[in-house]
Amino acid sequence: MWKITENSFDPASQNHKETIFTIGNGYLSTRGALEEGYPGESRASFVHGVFDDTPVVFTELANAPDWMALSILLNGERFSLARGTILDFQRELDLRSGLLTRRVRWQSPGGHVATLLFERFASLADEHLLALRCQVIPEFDGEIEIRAALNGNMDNEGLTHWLHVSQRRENWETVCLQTRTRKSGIALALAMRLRGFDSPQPDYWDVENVPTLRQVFPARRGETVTVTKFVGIATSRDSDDPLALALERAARPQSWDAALEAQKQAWEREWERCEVSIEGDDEAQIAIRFSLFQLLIAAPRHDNRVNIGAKTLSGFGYRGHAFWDTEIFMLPVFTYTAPQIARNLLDYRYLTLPAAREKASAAGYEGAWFAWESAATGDEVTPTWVPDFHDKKKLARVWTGDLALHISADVAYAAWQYWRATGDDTWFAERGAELVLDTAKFFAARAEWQPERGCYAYSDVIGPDEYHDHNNNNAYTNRLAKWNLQTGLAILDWLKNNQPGKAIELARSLDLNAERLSKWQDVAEKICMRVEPDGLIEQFDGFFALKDIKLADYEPRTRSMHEIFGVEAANEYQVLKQPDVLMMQYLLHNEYSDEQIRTNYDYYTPRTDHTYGSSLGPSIQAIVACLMGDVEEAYEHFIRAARADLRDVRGNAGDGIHAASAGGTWQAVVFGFGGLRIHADGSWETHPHLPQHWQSLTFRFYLHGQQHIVRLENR
Ligand code: IFM
Repeated sequence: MWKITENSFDPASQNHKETIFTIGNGYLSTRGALEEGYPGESRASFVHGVFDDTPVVFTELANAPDWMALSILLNGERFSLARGTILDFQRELDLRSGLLTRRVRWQSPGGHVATLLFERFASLADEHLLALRCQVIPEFDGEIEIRAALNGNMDNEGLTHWLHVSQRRENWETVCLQTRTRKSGIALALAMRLRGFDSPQPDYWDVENVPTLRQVFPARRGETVTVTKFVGIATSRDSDDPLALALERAARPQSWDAALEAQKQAWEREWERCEVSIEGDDEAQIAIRFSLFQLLIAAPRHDNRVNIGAKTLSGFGYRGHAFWDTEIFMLPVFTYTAPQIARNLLDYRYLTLPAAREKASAAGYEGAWFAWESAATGDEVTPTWVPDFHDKKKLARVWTGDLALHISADVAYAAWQYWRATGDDTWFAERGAELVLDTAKFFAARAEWQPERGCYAYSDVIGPDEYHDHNNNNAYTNRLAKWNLQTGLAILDWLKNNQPGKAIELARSLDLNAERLSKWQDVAEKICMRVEPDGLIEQFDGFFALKDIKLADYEPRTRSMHEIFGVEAANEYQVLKQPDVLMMQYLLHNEYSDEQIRTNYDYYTPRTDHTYGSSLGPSIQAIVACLMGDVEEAYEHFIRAARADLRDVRGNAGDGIHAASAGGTWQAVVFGFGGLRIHADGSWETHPHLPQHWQSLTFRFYLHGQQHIVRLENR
């Protein structure tokens, strides 16, 4: 179970398929658009960190020049699935090696039949190398013409970020293109080397912004014609001379087979670290591998200045911006299977601390308040307005950039979790501690004393459940803020004992004087939290007084409750976009008894919009159901998360992979069904809850540098 397949061509689902068949290598990803190109496609490659601003409104990842462009003419007739007859079609993504292949048997309108085999990969062995091979087996005699290009005319849904710089033919088999982003001025270079076998030298077509090589081969019935495109790619973020780097990488591979072999070996090493195997459930098996694959191809291995967007590098959704999705959903996967990737991602937060301090300060607070949506610099890039659900011509206000405080605690939590799992004291003392301390400083500053209640409040916030904005004392926010403050104090003690120099340095640079620290203690001890006598936690002040609903009364439905009620009216109901209180209990589950988790689970589960609410919810719901021992219910939620992209359950997979759901799927398997618990002293144990039909579950994780392989069986 390593292959994602498509056995017939369905034009209507191509945008979804483009997402599913995305390939990448942690430096760049390319959507699964077809080489020959079609109207309506969402053809895109995104390179980590290559953001550009559009006038005034937003910054986004720029859709990079197209490296795949390939036209094939059979006796003068251009190969296109939009014409002629498709006699056979098969596409397959091999998750084990990252190789995407397509086999098509096609008859042209003029009656020429050929089988075409396309293969492509983004090299994991050399992140600046892309490879594409096309083999044509004609069932006619005559001529096959191949036009291979680099296309600099790419745009982000109508808006181009690129200014053409230059292009040339470098040597008989290589052309190159240099371009740069309009506003951010990032230079990008591509070099394409075309290898045809037994072929005459290609012609160079100097089309502006689309340097093209053209080769014509004699076609003989049954004899394969092969062309290979090696493309080197680099930007000014990687090198002072990106063109030289791109040319060098395009020239490197000795052959297709050699490049593919290096790719296979690199992927083998990757899977060795993180493979999960589920016996007895093919759907779950392929879904977990697909989730891991999608995260791995988006994971920066050599760059600590970038984060992973909520849609990875696989689509235009959210413009490449990163959210808490990274820290709470994706990072645990890396922390436990590829710690060096986790460290790069945490470094990104460390390096964007200046922007987080600036955001806090602009709002009148000290400390670090991270951007809800973050791009190249860490500045807040959440859009203020988006088109309204009901009338796309109207705008609806987005409040998360102004009100979501919890992102700061999420970042601190992820840094602490990384430290606990890896024992990387050096990184933690140098960088992680500052993340925790400066976010604690923010939470102490943002808390307001409420004399009438005798507690510290966070008013006017939005929690993970975004159906409710402008509320006071969101339980998730308050509890994570408390954790952040307490952990900040504990870390200071640890530093004093273990890295006294660093403790002094941070105390000085962050001005952590005794008075400030005693305020932290006070806020942590007296944070507002409404808990009913039976342990039920109110999601925010006044939640229980909102109108209650039975979600079953709205079934069957195909829209979220947000869409049904409208943005404003959703605030009036006890309906959740994602399980806010349960999320908090999952992250801090040692703090809650099983009974208290059960009470909250029973209350909030029927009020959560599992099907059309946030794609982040189902995996967490699955984990908490496992904690409760409700394995069947857990499986229902798990499979919803697992299908998010493969089955396009929300109808928006065309915008890109739901990366948080992919990370949550792994967490549901490992921490939910596998029941892995990591203890503060570095020991671990499992409390498995395998679904009945799973014969076994095997997963791997690292703890303090040592790999553990766990096999659990259902008896
Ligand atoms: O971060 C999430 C948020 O929790 C729900 N809306 C989508 C965002 C990006 O995935």
